[in-house]
Amino acid sequence: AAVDTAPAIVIGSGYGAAVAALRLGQAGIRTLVIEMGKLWNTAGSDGKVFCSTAAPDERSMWFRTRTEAPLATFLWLDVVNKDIGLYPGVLDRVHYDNMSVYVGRGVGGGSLVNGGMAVTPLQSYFSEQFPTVDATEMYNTYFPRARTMLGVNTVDPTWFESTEWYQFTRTSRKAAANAGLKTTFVPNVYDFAYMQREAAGTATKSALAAEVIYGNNYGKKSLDKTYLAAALGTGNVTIHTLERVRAISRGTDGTYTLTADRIDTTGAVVETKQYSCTYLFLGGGSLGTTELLVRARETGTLPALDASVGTGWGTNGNVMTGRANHIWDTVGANQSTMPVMGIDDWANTANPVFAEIAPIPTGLETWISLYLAITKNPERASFTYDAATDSARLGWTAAQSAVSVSMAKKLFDRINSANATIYRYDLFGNNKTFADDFCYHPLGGCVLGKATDNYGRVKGYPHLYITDGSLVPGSIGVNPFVTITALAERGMARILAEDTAP
Ligand code: FAE
Repeated sequence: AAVDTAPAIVIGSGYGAAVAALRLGQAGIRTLVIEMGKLWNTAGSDGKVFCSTAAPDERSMWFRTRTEAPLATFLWLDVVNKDIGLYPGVLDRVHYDNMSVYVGRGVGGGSLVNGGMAVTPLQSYFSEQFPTVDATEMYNTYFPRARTMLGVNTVDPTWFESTEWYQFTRTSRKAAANAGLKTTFVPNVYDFAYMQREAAGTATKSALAAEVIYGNNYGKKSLDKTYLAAALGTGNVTIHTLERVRAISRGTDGTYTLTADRIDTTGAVVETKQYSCTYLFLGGGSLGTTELLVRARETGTLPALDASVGTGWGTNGNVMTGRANHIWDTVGANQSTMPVMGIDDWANTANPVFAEIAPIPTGLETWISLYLAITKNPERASFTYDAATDSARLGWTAAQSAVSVSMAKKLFDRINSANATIYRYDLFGNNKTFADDFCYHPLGGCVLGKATDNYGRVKGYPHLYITDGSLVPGSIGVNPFVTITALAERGMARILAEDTAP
């Protein structure tokens, strides 16, 4: 087959990949982005690009016959999930032995499905996780650059205090305050001016119409509207979709060769393509990039990859839980899907937890307070290559999840005891009070300074770079995309200054 050649190739189109594509394009380097998911820009027969969480169809999930939503049950009934047709839908749930990981699929990666919370970590914790990175430079240059480009904004506090759409957040704030816990507003990339128009009835509802994990039709500044739009605007960037890179090798002349499967919307491989490039940027995310490199090392196509490739993976301590409020503490039938507040107990060195106050947008009063807790779980796992399935296996154990649960439990036991409330048993299946078998924040696998140098250059392979969440060593203490974006900005600035000939 003919080999398609580009000076630079970027694999994936999430945060790390989008930063790479923009900065390469601006530097005048012709760049090809290869994304396994769809470009989400065409309305279906209902006039919408994405389907709603209330009536999911084939657009919801990546090649499934039934949806796999995070809240499997409600009042022990399987009312949440629906049968759907096979299709390259926008949300994937990747199953490993003791952990399943939600990721976005499509042009924009996780930005298409996430809650938009745009949090900059505490500088002290950032430095703890990245001791070799100049934190002053990160906080003065790269974090502000990332926030500006991502379109980060904050909810108007006056509107927040009065709107029915955030009553669920105010009720959770009160319960936290009763336990002596601090809450803090959290910025977001959802356009709050648009949300206020939704509430006023002058704009089509999206965050106020239960849209989030299967995509937002309006309001959200996902990467296709920010970094990737700017990248395409340079005139130097092209995006190929529905192509999944399977193999990477390096020729004797130092160029990289990729093998990619092009699929159709049934998932059938319709073509196997060969690409070659001088500069190769990996932005497939913690799971995608790590799998590509573990496979390349173990099948011998990139044999000199460091032994640390595949290690240092963590869940950012993710664990979800729900509390049952008293009947006078209503949360409201109307809930915005965009979280704007967290319970911040990270400074509690005995048990650091940051818990996002999450919505349950059912359209009914549920009296449920839901939380996504981020705990300082020190457990890490490794990926190994499974030749039989040609895929990476994750060695995460149930005991490692239990560490997150016990930390979260300490915090929520405090809240329950101060409010004389209890956990909900009906949300996660098997009467579980903590959902500890899935995560939203996969981090690590190719850790900065271990699998790569201090800027994301892969050890042993000149002109091969990592720009995504696989660089983050398993934990960052807050929702991760601002950190991933800022680290990618830092890496790209250095790489473009030092490695590329004009
Ligand atoms: P990511 O965004 O996952 O992009 C990787 C891209 O590469 C995807 O589009 C893949 O389809 C593609 N890809 C992978 N492998 C291949 C291959 N072999 N060939 C071609 N393409 C490939 O990576 N974070 C926050 O900060 N705030 C939030 O509120 C938040 N909420 C979340 C809610 C949900 C439901 C989920 C799932 C995640 C949430 N996250 C949130 C996490 C955040 O989206 C995630 O950390 C970033 O998207 C990771 O960025 P990366 O660039 O590492």
